Amino acid sequence: MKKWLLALVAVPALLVGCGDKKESADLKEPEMPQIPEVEILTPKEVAINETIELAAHVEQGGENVDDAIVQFEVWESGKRDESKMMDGKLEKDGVYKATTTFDHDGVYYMFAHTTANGVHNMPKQQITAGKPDMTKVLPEDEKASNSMDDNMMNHGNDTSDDAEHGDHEKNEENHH
Ligand SMILES: [Cu+2]
Repeated sequence: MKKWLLALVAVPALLVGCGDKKESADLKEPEMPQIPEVEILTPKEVAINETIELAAHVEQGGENVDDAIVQFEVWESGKRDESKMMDGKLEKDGVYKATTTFDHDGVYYMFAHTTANGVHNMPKQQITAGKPDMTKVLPEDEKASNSMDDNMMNHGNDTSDDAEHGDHEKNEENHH
């Protein structure tokens, strides 16, 4: 405010430009960001002992989001408590990637935990690695994997996350 006043006194010619800027910034603020649309690009069937790309495309209001926070969580069916978190790195055009390797045949799941402009969405996908013996695959504990309490423990990096995660379940349900 002091600087603005100084400019007003010292450089009156800049006053118009300065005022314009402030007005447009104020106009943008009340817009509510939309729920990000997150499309998982990782194939549903992959090979074992190979580098596998975990990838997701993030869009919001029809536009690529290049400053989202994307975390890929991967776990073997029924073993959510042993899940691995990986930070997605922006490649370009709203596509985020990380790599992992599946060292044995199995049914796996992944979440793409995504926060774009403060709004969270987290699609889930099943990934079959190799040729698992389906009679030996542990059933996925849907209750555990959908528990938002668990999620918060896993990726509550900052306090603002908590509020966002309250919306998780709702968002997910709306999505399907
Ligand atoms: Cu999440």
